[in-house]
Amino acid sequence: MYRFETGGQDASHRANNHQSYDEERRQSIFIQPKSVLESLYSDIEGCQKFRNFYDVLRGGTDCSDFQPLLICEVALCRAMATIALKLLILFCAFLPFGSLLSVAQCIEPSIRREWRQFSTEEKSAWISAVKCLTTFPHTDLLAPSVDPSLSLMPPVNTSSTYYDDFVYMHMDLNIRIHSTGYFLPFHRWYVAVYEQVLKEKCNYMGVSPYWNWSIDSTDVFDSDFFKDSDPTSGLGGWGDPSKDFSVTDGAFSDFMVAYPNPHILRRNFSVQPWSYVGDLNGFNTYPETYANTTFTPDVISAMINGYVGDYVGFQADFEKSQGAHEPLFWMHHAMVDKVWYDWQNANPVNFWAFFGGATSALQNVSYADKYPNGGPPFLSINDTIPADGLFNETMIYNVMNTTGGYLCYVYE
Ligand SMILES: [Cu+2]
Repeated sequence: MYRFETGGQDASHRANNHQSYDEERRQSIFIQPKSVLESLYSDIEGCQKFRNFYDVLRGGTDCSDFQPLLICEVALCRAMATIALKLLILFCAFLPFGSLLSVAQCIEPSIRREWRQFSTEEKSAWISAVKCLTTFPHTDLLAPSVDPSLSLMPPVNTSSTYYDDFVYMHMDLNIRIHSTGYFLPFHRWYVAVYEQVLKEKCNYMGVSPYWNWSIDSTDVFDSDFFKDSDPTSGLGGWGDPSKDFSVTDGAFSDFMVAYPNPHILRRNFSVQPWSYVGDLNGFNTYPETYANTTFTPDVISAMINGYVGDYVGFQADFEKSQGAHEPLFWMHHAMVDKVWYDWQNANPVNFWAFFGGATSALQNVSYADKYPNGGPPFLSINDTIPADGLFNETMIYNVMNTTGGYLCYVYE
């Protein structure tokens, strides 16, 4: 079954329920970069040497005295007695950034484009690479981290494919990466890694497409997006109800997926997806919501230009559910990422704004209103995004900036 992964809870409803920790969020936004600096600093051997040197100059105080200097400008000013010292400290402070930049620089960011802007050849190349991933076998690197009683996942199917591993990992991590602070960073990283895998394993030369579903919101049923039945470049249409919603046209009409049992890709779209799945034990407060009214171009524009500095409110307006079997999932999440990217760039206060918890409302339904993007323990951008062993884990910090070097792309 496929349904839109995005949700559409009413923003004013959200706002009324979160004033209790608004102040905490506001404060956290500006604290994070300093803590990152601190951790970077402590990792650099050169700085350790400088600490010792500085200690000598100061007359032998211990290293802990230096730590506040880096993270507190007031102390920094007080302590830097000479210009020479200032220069040395400046040099030291830039070491961590220098080392990051030397690892990777983003000189020519790739430009992600909307699927309908792709040429027929580009569409075929992306689809071919996606299908190519299913020719690689399951990897034993995949190590589920969530208790099956919580993930509700069957055991890993060792006869499945590498593509299925990506699907499994996302579903296994469901309660860790949805309705938590990991939501936007995880999916940004997930899509970026997926693109990299397409390149490395399947020689894909293009960029990640995104699917701007807000274009289709006016008439989802009749959208041209689902009318390309070309066997190599078409995404195909909606599933056939008489065949258990299997996709019967386009390039994915023979696309086999493994979970929960092997089957041909199915698409069962509904404009009232939450009505279809029920109220999710109280988690879904608006089961009658029409999906095509939640993310119209006007709503997206309001999201991007609203929620200034309010990461939680922004994310809360976005989220629900899952469905990575579907190749459309990747371009859907690229679109979610694009909206985050646009919001980050709509106001400087938004760019590094981050706040969220590690405990999902999917685990604790009472959190749904109070902590829409996760309850305590709260995350910082130093925290590591989980990946179930499938690929290297990385800090949230590394994926906040899509042109920071660790990532290197923009949206058109
Ligand atoms: Cu997801």
